[in-house]
Amino acid sequence: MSEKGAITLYYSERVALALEEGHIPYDTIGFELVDKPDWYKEKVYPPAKVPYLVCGGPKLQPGDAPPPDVPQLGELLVILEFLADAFPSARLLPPNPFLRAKARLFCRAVEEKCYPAFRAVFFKQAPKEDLYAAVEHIQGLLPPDSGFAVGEWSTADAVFLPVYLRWTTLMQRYLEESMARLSAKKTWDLASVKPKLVRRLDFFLAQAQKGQQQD
Ligand SMILES: N[C@@H](CCC(=O)N[C@@H](CS)C(=O)NCC(=O)O)C(=O)O
Repeated sequence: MSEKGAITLYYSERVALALEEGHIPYDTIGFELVDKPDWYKEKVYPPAKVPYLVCGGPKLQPGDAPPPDVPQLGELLVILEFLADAFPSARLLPPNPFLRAKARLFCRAVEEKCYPAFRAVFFKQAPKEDLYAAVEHIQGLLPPDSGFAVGEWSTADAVFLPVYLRWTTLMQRYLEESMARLSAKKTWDLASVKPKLVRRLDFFLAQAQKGQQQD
């Protein structure tokens, strides 16, 4: 496949992240997921989910039907695999086959465990333990010395980052609402807490180092 085919992405941050990382030119068509236009289901993608990728053909406008003979795909993980194969120089997956396999494993863990648990906890009030278990699982897949999901940036990070950002955004809202309360305003003083926290952290780190030296 040419590395210069026109790409239209029915918007997904996760696919857009991979396209941006790979410097692959693309156009996007977006809409509110809670108010999807009828033409999307009728003319573009009957399951009416995003992402959906059209690779080639004329520039599309909202409401257009992509030409049927142009390659087009749904399903996030399949799209990312396709992009990694179709644009090898974009290096969306590491060249090392073991790391590629680990990236795929990580993507699956985010899709099958982390994202469903996130949605269930934040949007359906499911028990938080489900999310903790998913985070623990993800944590277990990460390399010990931090960095990206498999060391170098890969599609695994494109799959994970927007989930993580949604999570921190929701936590930020919790933080703002909590800090707007008089009780928090009267009891939380960052200027005095921060140096104490740093001293405690230094103390515990020193204790841990002492313990290691004795072992
Ligand atoms: N298995 C599909 C799931 C797609 C999916 O559920 N997408 C969500 C957004 S993340 C969506 O389109 N939601 C809108 C809806 O279901 O109406 C994939 O991996 O692409």
